[in-house]
Amino acid sequence: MQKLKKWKNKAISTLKNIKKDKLISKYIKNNKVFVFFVLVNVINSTLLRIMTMPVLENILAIKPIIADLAVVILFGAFSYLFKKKKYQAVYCCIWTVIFTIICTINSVYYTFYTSFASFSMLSLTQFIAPVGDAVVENVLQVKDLLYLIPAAAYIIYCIVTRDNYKGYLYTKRKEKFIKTVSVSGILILLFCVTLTGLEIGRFVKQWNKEYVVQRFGIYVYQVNDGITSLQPKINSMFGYDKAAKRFRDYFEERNKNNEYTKTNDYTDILKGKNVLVIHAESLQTIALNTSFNGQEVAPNFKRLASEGIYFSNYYSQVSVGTSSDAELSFNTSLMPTKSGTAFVSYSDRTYIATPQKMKDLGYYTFSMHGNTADFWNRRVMHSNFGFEKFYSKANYNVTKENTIGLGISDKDFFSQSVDYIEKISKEHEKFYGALITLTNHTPFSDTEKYGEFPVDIKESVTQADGSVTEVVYPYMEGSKLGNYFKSVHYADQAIGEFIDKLDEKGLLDNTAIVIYGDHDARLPKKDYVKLFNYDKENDDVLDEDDENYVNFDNYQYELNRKVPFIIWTKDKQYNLEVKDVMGMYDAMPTLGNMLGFSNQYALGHDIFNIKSDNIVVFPNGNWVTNKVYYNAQKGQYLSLNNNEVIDKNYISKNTKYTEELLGISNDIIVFNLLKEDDKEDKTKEVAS
Ligand code: GP9
Ligand code: MN
Repeated sequence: MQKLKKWKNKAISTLKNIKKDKLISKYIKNNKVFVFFVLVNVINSTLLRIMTMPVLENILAIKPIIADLAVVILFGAFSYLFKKKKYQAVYCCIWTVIFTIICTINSVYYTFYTSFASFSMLSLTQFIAPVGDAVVENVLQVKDLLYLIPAAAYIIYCIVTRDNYKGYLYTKRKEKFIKTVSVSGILILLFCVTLTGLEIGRFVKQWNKEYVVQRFGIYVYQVNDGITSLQPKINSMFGYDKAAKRFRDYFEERNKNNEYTKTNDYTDILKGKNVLVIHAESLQTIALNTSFNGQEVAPNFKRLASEGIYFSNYYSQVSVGTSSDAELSFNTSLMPTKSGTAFVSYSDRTYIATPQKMKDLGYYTFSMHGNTADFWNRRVMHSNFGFEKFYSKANYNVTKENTIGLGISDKDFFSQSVDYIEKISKEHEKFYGALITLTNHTPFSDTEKYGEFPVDIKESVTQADGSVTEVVYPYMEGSKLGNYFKSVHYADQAIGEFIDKLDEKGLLDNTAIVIYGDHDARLPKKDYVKLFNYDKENDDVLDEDDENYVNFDNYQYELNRKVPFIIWTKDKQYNLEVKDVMGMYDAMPTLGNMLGFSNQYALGHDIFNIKSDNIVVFPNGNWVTNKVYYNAQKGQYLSLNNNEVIDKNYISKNTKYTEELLGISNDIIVFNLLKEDDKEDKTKEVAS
């Protein structure tokens, strides 16, 4: 008690002295280089948070500022160890450049991926380069260069005042260093005691990058990310036993009713049929529901959907691995990894994949894609998944004339592929092939090559004299979403031609066509707002209080990212729309049931067994069911059935399910947990 009193008095007298002796202004005067260094870098990180996630909660947040301060002061403290003053300035400038690069890269990255950058992406630069133009055209905006201003001002200040740094740094260098580190330590302590269990959990898991940056600031996030990115190596060295046990327990519980072997009305309906899977680049469901001047954006996709089994509430579950993550979930019923991508960082792991299952059923398996075979490491992964042959760019005649966007146009790709497929059909009794399209890829700017498809509004107006004139309102012309629709219209024509050519050659008679959109096209929200709220008289967007205004908020944006999934046969024998929510990871169990195989380690479900109870989890921890879309970043949800009140337990149960599933999926890949268990896997044929 006595001691406490003493401390209290000491603290009060120190504060009084600080005030009396003008210690703060003296400190600033003597430590300008350091103080400005701290200010500049904390301002930049705060700016980044506000610019990327401009919500009030973020603008007012103190916690991330404390974290940023702690990190910047800690790094800056080492500047006091230099003997010469000028080295302190050089040191601080170097760190300012590094911190500014972190802010700039994250700003650009956020615009493109709505997430923050990861060191694990460094190993993927080879795949980003070919789409580099798309990235630059798409995302490099003036706002991303904002961070350079404070940094440049600081560096210029250091250069201009360089004459002041001629002498030696303070005599008590070590003492200064220790005191500065202590300030950082106090801030860290202050920060840590205010952390909640949820914050600690999310920080460790690092799924929810937005949440981590929101609470911990960009610098702590990036340091944590650096450590997590080393995990592919480190992870698989430690914690195997624990992960293996968790994995065994998880599947013991999950499979206690052998759900994966359950039969239903769709069991074996495609058994023995050839299968052609179309991985449709950036195809979103909205394209199937949109038309301009009575002309549908995607009449062929729409026809196939209406003649086959159409899963209209289907979501992609990709992370940074985009196309490759879609392939992973579709083929293996697993989720993307927590850091890095499965296709690149974990290509040597054992996967239980659809192509291998089909091969086991006696099919010849192949894949086709117009890009280079090494893109997304497909050369390795397609073989790992069990594709016997990968027809890549080298197998296609690609010319300047038949190139659109990233490579060979879909029309040429399909046309040349049909010849290969015809040959394959003659050489093999049955085949399973996957065709990955390319044209409908961001930035959708090769509009003149897509062909004519106006995205405007045309109206006939009868004039006073009785003559009829046509009025044209620009509507979506010139917008990114408008160009996207033009691009999808091209992709739709390409699929139409493909189906016709297959038919001409008799290749559809015993073949099922399976189509999935690989992920959304990352289109700006404001374009959707315009699509639904066009004020043609003023060529503008309706006022929010207009009675016809359609709300399109962040939830609508997320829900609108859904992609089509279609299973079609020429005989149109199976014709229905499945409206239950479904994810990419449900494709393998659902198709497997139809084709005659199962995977006891699938994380998704056969939709015809799980029906309305299904849940789709996303790599960032969000999830969606028929009832609710849950945003893990904000801890908020949208009720999907006329504002039905949702029980708290429903949210916590599904959030727990999501986190557990993401953890198990990651462990399966990182620790290669299917390596041994693959042997135990039973197909339905064996079971029956
Ligand atoms: C590249 C293509 C596009 O070959 O699949 O990949 P994405 O940029 O969508 O991941
Ligand atoms: Mn893609």
